[in-house]
Amino acid sequence: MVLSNREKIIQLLAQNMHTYVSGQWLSDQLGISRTAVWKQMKHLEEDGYHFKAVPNKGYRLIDMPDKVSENTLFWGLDTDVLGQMLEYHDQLTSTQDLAHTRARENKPDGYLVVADSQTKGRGRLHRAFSSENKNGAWFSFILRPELSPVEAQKITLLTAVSLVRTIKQKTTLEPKIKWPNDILINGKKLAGILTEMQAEQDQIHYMVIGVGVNINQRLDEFPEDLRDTVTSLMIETDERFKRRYFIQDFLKHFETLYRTLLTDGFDSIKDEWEQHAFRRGETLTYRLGDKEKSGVFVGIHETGALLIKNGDQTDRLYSADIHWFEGGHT
Ligand code: BT5
Repeated sequence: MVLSNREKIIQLLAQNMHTYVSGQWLSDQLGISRTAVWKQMKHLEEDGYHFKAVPNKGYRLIDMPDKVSENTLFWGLDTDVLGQMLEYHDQLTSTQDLAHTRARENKPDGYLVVADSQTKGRGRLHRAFSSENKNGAWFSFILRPELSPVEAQKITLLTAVSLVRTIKQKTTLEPKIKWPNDILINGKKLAGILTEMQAEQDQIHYMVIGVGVNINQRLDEFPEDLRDTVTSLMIETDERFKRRYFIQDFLKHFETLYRTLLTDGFDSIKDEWEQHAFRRGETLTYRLGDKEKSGVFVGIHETGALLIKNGDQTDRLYSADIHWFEGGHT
């Protein structure tokens, strides 16, 4: 990709966010005069970039406009690995598709793909995920965990906990995790997670973790048939949020929890998941095969199974048609 001088300046400043860079250095890097650099900086200021300029030291970028791009995502990202290599697109069919392609091209652990909008966003079981609008956070990342395929579900549960932490860091809302992995606010779906993997019997080649979060949408931006069941952070709080900060903060939480998983195991993550589980402790009715059953939802197993207590017996449910909402949708 050929970058314009403007894009190069933004990139250089974003990469050097902790230090000052001199006008001379920028002019050397770009091969243009110092006056030309100065003119570009003036234009950037008009467009919402803020610099601190210190005599004899140079410039430091202190704020960027609320725009999602490779530079704005990279700028201020406080992770070691996750998202340190990333690509951003205005529009994609699905960030999952491109992340799979990149994984097959051997892109490394933590490689991130972000899109402003998706024309074919998808959920589990080939369900459609509405993400045509540009007001959500739609992204996928590659992970190459040293886990066996049966443990992959832990990553999905960990993703949900990372989302809960991110939402709680930014709002006073009380996010709930609806098994297996929807994030609900006040009973409405705010976010969904899609985990896909390439694996052999005892080895994961790679995973692609897809996250879709409704951030700044109004209700009329969703398809009509979803309006009774979905929500966004803006609908819930009457505030607008910067999508790139949400993504950055999520990545930080994920990285922290991922380290916890690898060093200390899964217990504390499972506890946190359970603390936020939708309808935990309540009696659920569900259909298993052609039988209607009911039992108390007591927690999850580390394989991701739902634990349901029926009298003295605790059943593990791997998949079942659970009636989460009385008389309503599942
Ligand atoms: C999910 O599936 O919720 C996983 C969604 C993952 C989306 C991300 S976006 C980035 C990456 N790229 C992709 O193509 N996908 C991932 P599932 O649990 O199967 O839920 C799908 C159901 O959620 C649909 O059938 C709708 O009922 C509902 N839904 C669709 N769009 C929604 C939205 N924007 N917000 C909330 N609910 C939605």
